[in-house]
Amino acid sequence: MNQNKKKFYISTPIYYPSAQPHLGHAYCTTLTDVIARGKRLRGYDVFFVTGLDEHGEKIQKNAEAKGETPQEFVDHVADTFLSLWDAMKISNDGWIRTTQQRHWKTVQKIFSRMLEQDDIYLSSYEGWYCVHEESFWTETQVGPEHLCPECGRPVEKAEEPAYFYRCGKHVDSLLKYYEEHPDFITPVSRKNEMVNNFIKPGLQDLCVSRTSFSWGIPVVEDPKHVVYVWLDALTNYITCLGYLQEDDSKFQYFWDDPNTEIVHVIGADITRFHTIYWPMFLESLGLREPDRVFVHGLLMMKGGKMSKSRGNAISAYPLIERYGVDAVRYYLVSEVTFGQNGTFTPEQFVERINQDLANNFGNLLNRSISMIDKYYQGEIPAYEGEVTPLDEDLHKEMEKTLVSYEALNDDMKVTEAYEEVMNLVSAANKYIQDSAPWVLAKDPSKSKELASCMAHLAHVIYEAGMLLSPIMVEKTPELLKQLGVPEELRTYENIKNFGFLNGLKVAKGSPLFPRLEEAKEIEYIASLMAAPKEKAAA
Ligand code: ME8
Repeated sequence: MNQNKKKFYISTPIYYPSAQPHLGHAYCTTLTDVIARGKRLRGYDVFFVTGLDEHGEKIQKNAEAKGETPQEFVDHVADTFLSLWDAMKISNDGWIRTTQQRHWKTVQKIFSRMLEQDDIYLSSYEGWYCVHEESFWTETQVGPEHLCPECGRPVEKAEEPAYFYRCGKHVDSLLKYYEEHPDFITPVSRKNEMVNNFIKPGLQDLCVSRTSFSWGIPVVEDPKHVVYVWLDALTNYITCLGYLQEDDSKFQYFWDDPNTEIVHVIGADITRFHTIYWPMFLESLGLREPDRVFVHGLLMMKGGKMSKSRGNAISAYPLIERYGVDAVRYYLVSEVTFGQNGTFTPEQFVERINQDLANNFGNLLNRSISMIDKYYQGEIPAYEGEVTPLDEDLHKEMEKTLVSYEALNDDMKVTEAYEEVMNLVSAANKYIQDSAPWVLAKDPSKSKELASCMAHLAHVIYEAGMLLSPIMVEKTPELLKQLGVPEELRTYENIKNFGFLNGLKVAKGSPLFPRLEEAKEIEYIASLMAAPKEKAAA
């Protein structure tokens, strides 16, 4: 921990381990990882956390169906999430599971404090109850026929004692916070939805305990109750830092510093919890609010949302195995604009790799390194300012890309940020076409122009490679090796240091992004999508 650095905290939602993770989970975690890596690249001190939301009736039932205890069940699924994060090269600093003792203890303390402050009170929960399933359902779940969505039997109105969180006293300060922090909920349409659909019609108090199932954190003051899921789940964002634990140094360093930028990345389905209840809980605890809740879009399949319960999810593994992790990461970042929905299709997957990576970036690298090899025996010629108007344009493009890359990333426009880098790569390919170094090479009076062209190409590859490194976790080191850059020179600052590559020796290697055979690969991916998958209980 370094007190002089700018600090950045970022989280994914904690996922329900109700079945195996799919590409939709990989999408959210990868985009968050790319942001975290991007900030580290730029010198920020980053804490990036992901984890699992392991309590609740659904997990208890899934475990029973498998003949396991809930703990055994979540332990197994947790391993599959960890393996996926490992395969996707996720660089999280924290890993939180709500069954961890550190989380339990803090949640119990938080509950007690809220009870003591009269933020929480005992009342009763009324809902539609299925005796057979021993479950409460909501009005929408039972439909007009009042049937249990699980077993189809008639349900009846029933009540159980429950604790509630008092929302009313926090509404004014919440609205004030929204007003004073226009970026708090991004995109802003989500804010209007929260205000108009939930806050203005009158916010109901939130149920924070249940007695009809036991898989949860017991309420110390009333142990037949377990803490109901959102108070348990949302607090993961601070328990992972050691809040109210013996060693809370990370909490103090990251959360408690008003200068730390705090961002939660979530899917639209859980916006209400993160933008209404979470700020209220934090206010109850006298803690600072996050700077931003970024609502991303969904990765869909042609048949609709990719989800465990629909059984239409595609796994990331066979894609990683066949195309490499960088291709999968690049596809996720580039194809599904962060903040919008996108549909996974084999055609687009293959096209992205071929167009952007093989044709555009791969081509720039191969052509440039071959030319440096051919014309200068592999030694990058000295960068001596801009010799031609084309050099000048490319130089400006390099500077402009860096500025907009940072601004777009800071604004969570991740897809657009990387699009800018790809535009720079396209500009560099065009620069080769326009400069025609093969013509310059034939004319000894143009040696200055040729040297400048090669020096510019080497630098543009360095810049693009560094800026893409939060996505290309495996290919960047290979690329920089081909460019001949020793590890100690691979810094972000050197992007602005034109000329630092002078005299380095390129080392031509195998193509980093080989072109895919379109028809064959589309067929292969389509066969993965058609394969039968495990279906989870909804
Ligand atoms: O809601 N495309 O967990 P969850 C993109 N435990 N992202 C997707 C996706 C898809 N098809 N499917 C899921 C929960 N996600 C709670 C969260 S947080 C304190 C508690 C991502 O397993 C998306 O980010 O249902 C969504 O919000 C999250 O997974 C929900 O995961």
